[in-house]
Amino acid sequence: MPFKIIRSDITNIPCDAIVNAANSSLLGGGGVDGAIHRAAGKGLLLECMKLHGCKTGQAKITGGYDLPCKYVIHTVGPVWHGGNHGEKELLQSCYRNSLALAKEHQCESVAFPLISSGVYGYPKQQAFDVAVGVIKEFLKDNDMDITLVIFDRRSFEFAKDYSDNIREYIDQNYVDEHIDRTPRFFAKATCARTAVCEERAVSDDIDDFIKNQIDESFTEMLLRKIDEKGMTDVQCYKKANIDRKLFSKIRSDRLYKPKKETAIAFAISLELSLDETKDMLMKAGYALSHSSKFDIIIEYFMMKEIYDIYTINETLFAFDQKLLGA
Ligand code: AR6
Repeated sequence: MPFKIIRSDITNIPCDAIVNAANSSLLGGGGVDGAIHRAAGKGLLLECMKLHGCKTGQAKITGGYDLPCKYVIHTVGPVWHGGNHGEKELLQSCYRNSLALAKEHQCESVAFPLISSGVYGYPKQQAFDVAVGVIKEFLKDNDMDITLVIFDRRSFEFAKDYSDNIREYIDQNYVDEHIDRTPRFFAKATCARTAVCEERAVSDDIDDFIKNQIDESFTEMLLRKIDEKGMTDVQCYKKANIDRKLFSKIRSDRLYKPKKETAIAFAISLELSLDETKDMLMKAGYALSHSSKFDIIIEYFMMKEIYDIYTINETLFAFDQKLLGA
């Protein structure tokens, strides 16, 4: 998945480079900086001493020492002074310069903390939006796995535009589903028995049978929709937060069975209606159900015609759900 958000300690993340929210001395400090220096060991400090500091918005690179990463990219975020002192531009530079360094060093995977959002006082929601904005822009023209690491639960408790509406939507729909759960359960059990019987009746050559039964597979529908929407493959998989390798795999296998998150990511990327999405999901063997928060959130965004995968993933993360993409 090119972009993901996770809740973790950045010092535990195996990847090519992790980014450190340092201060201009580059000689260590508190917060994530302290944690990185502690986990990396003395070698990191010795190398940092040779760098002669770093200006706000700039970035410098060192080895990863005892950390499970090859490099540490040290960047100095702005101190928050109310927002009218170029803080946003400086914070954007931190992400841009760090990504440029990562690219220069052929890094395929990079993890960022929410720079400036701790001791330096940048409001968390705004710090998050800056991070996502720059990363999204970068991924349009580059292939890299970028992880935004959220350390503590409080870091993601900022109010999101959609959160209240979605919570309400989940409450309404989730409850409805559970009121009439019993009959549905029996209906499902009957279907399962029928399916087993049908399966037994299938001839030896099951591959041929399947091929003859499927009029349009998931892959075929995906490729047809890409053409109909006038998109290129690259536009489609980038917008879906899917990496190139996975897309090629799907493209070359008519009967590929994607994960549900992958199938939905394509539906979002193609801006399909709810009905078309259900049709596409069915071809991959899935449905949208009101007994799953994940499904209700997806349905909510589709009904609102909000097709930005970053916004949707941010919300899924806030509700502790799986993210869309590979
Ligand atoms: N993994 C991931 N994120 C973390 C971790 C961790 N182990 N520890 C903290 N965070 P901060 P700043 C989050 O204060 O605001 C240092 O003293 C934390 O929850 O580390 O850029 C430097 O030396 C917060 O969301 O960095 C500088 O003097 C985010 O990382 C100054 O702090 C950034 O918090 C830099 O301040």
